[in-house]
Amino acid sequence: MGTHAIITLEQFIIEKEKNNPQATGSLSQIIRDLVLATRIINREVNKAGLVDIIGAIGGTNIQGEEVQKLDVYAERQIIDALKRGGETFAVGSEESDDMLILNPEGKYVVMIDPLDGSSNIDVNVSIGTIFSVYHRKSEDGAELHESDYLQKGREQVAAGYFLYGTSTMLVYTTGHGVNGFTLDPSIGEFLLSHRDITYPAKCNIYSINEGNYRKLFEGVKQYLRFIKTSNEVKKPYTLRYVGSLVADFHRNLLKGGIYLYPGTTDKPQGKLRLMYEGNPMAMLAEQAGGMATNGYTDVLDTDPVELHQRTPLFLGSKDEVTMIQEFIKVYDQISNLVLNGRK
Ligand code: P6P
Repeated sequence: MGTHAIITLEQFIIEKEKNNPQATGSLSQIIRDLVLATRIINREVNKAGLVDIIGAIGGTNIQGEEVQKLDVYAERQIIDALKRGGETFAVGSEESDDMLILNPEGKYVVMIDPLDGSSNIDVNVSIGTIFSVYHRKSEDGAELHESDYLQKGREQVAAGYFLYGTSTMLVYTTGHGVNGFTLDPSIGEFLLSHRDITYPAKCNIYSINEGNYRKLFEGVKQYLRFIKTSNEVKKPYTLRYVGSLVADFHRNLLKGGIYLYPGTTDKPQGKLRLMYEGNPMAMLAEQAGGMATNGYTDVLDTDPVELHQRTPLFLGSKDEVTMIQEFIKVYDQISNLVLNGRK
């Protein structure tokens, strides 16, 4: 039986605050707010099949997707908790067209995907809540300005996700590594279960919706062909894809793998959203020693122009993401040569 000390999330937060003289406790309060909200969400997620809380309201969100009741419920719980906590100035959410002002004196701006992978709710596949935290740029008490929420991912002060899976987990970073906490329902506490998570050096899991294959650009097609057919690949890759970003990312983070949601010929910017999916997952990937790009440049260096803008996403170990970028670069050059040759 392991003799590891039991460290609760609360003890961990206090320990980290002591190591950071500038800490005022405001950011810690936001983490506590999110924990409270997600424990309520978790309770509903765990009985989604039992009550009439799933199934589409019939409305559609800004993504043009059917809104499942649990998405709206999750957003409401998070917004209420952040508002009560008093530290959050404004929130950007996948479920809301515009930014929401919570506390005019709040120092932070929070981006959330309240329930990512919600199309999996009624088939009982793991789903998650993704969050990203920034300092506000405007003066406390001032009106919301674009500079408060259209910030590069590199400016994030914290990012993470809650995973409602076989167990409920919180995985997050404040810029000093990635740590994972597992909820012990018997005592209602998140306990430190994965200290200082880093990507395994070897990556042999790839996660992509191969159904989009015919719409992929040549570089990504050639990468997939290489890992599936080349004799140079010593250890065969495994395809694992549940269609829930948090679940796919989490498995690849622990076991070594790459998550791809590339741009396609009909949607060159891909499907996933920069501010509340791409940036937080990219910060986690980099903090865990990995890499996160849009196929050309680091996701975290993307200059946002619109709250719900999309980004292609390649998340995983440095070597694997670098290899994909090489394929993309080479085949872009070939395509350009062919196009120019035709002129
Ligand atoms: P597709 C879920 O809708 C989501 O936003 C991510 O969680 C997931 O990785 C992706 O979209 C799945 O998209 O096109 O493969 O169904």
